[in-house]
Amino acid sequence: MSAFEINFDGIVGPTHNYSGLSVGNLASQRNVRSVSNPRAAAKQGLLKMKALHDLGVPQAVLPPHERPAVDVLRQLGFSGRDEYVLQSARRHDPELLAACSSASSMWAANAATVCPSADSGDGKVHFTAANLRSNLHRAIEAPTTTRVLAAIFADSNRFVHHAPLPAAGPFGDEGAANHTRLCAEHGALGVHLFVYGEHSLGRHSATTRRFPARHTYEASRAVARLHQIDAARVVYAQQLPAAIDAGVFHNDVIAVGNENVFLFHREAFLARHDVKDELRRKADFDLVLIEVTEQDITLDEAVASYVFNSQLVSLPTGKMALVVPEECKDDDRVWSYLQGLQVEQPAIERVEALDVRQSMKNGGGPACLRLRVVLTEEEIASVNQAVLFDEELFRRLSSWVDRHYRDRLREEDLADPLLLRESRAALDELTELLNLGAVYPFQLEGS
Ligand code: SUG
Repeated sequence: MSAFEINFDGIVGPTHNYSGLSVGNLASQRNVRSVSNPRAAAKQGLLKMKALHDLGVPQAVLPPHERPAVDVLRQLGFSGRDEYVLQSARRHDPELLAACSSASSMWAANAATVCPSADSGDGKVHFTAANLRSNLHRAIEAPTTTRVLAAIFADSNRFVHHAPLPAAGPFGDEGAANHTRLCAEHGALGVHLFVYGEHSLGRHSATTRRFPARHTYEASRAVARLHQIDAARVVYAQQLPAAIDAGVFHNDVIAVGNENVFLFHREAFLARHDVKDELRRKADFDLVLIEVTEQDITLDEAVASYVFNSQLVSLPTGKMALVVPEECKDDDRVWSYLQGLQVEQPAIERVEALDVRQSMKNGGGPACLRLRVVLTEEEIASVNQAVLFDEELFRRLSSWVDRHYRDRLREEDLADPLLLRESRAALDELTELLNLGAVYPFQLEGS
């Protein structure tokens, strides 16, 4: 069966800001309290989508979430009119207000894990929204993500939506950022590589010293079970704890795969030889493993440049492109490695560098900004068509951003009642534009 991989990019929300919320994410920590530019951030995201679309890569969008999340602040005991909720949160617990104001849903690679119909036991596409339980600002994404995915993939004959895993210790789930599907071509049977940071129950495993491991083995196992993936086609791999301690908070910061090609750093996995052997054994296709050594690019260079947080995508030519963050050009060794890669790897036809600097300053590169969904033609036809990206949607979203987004946001702006009003007006218009129905707390009955 032929199938296509569609990149669903998270649209950057109107409250995009730098609050230093993610421990272990070096960029987030470094840029805390910088002044952000939500308009530029959203435009950079849209231009990335346009660039992929122009390369002939299918593209779609996911809407941002409602922020500040007044509903969460209420759940935590703030009360009164919305304006008052924001102002008292700012006065009494500014960190809580910041966590409830992050535009972090833009990093759609963490929205969910997806299994294509070719690989699931019941022949349907499976989605499990990630619980993102490691960070409050991310954990509060799960309910809206669940509603949004259900609104876009609504046909229950083709799509199955699982509830997020219990947001408890053993089940830290960060979604597709820690999952890579390898295959001969998108429509063929795949091999699923689930990467986790630590074991939580029973088995003792190596642990990090400096930064938290966000994703657990138990969560990966549960998602593989829910998605009914044949165990003979699943590989579990633990991240090297030292890599997490060097700033690799998700595996997509240190590895990227597409179809039969897997590019990864030597320091990505704890038991790299076993992982390679198992991948080779379970793949019944010509698997190309490209292992990047410390001599090529050091772990620190990889984290600083985000070279692995790139999108490896199939082009209509039958070859692939590697879409990297522009920061890779700033590092001579990284850039020259990428030039060499194009020459040495016949599968990779071109390297494109794109500017997503606003997102990068929070540790989100091109790969973080998208959720990959492999769909057959019939499945694509049953998706909400309004989210599929084309020139017209690009034009409409660009104008929507121009009309609703600020070009400057600082911490003290998060309690501004006007920002809440502007954001809700923007999202209300967007739900119309994307034909989503009511997905936000402020649109739902009784809120
Ligand atoms: O979860 N940054 C995100 C970046 C997510 C990147 N995603 C992938 N690697 N797939 C995170 O750490 C920072 C927000 C702040 O500090 O304001 C943040 O949440």
